[in-house]
Amino acid sequence: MPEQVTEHNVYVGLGANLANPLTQLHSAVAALRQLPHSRLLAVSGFYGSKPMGPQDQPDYVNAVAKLATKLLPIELLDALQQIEQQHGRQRKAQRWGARTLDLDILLYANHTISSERLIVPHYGLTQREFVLYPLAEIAPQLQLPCGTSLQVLLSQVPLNGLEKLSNTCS
Ligand code: A4P
Ligand code: MG
Repeated sequence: MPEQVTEHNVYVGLGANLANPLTQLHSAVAALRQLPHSRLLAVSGFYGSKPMGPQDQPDYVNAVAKLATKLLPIELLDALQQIEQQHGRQRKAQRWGARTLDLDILLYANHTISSERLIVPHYGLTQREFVLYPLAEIAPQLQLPCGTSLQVLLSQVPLNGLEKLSNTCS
């Protein structure tokens, strides 16, 4: 990586519903702490959520982490996909199917990115209770690059059975 560089605040969504999801998320947080050129600033509590998409899969555990990173967006995506692989992630044809670990870049500073491999803000951010509520826990005053406030989004998205399970460090 070239000697630059500005540090950017990013938010990463974590999700798992296979192979002991709570353990997967704890382990993923430990891996995020080790990311190069990055500092883990905050992690929300862990939330139990009903599956979005096919219903014949286990409930999920979701959380959101805040990092300050000098990695470029695509470098961050590579690093996150590597962590997914280390957690036994298998990419299957079925959309929204069960997984051991999913790490999505929700926001990268105030950037809007639309490339073949990366769309930021993440396309599901504005509609998903299992993203918005954990995000609000660690960044209640957040605004999206388009100017919409997180609080407005929260007022439009019901909990849909979302349940706080724990604080991450307990
Ligand atoms: N990609 C593009 N933009 C991004 C981004 N901002 N962050 C590309 C991460 N990746 C991004 O992702 C497919 C491709 O998206 C990547 O190769 C990357 O280049 P993937 O992780 O391989 O596949 P996926 O996650 O199955 O696809 P998708 O459509 O992103 O799934 P979602 O939207 O993440 O949904 N229900 C509950 N309750 N909780 C969940 O966490 N998650 C899903 C998966 C379904 N239902 C759920 C949950
Ligand atoms: Mg994903």
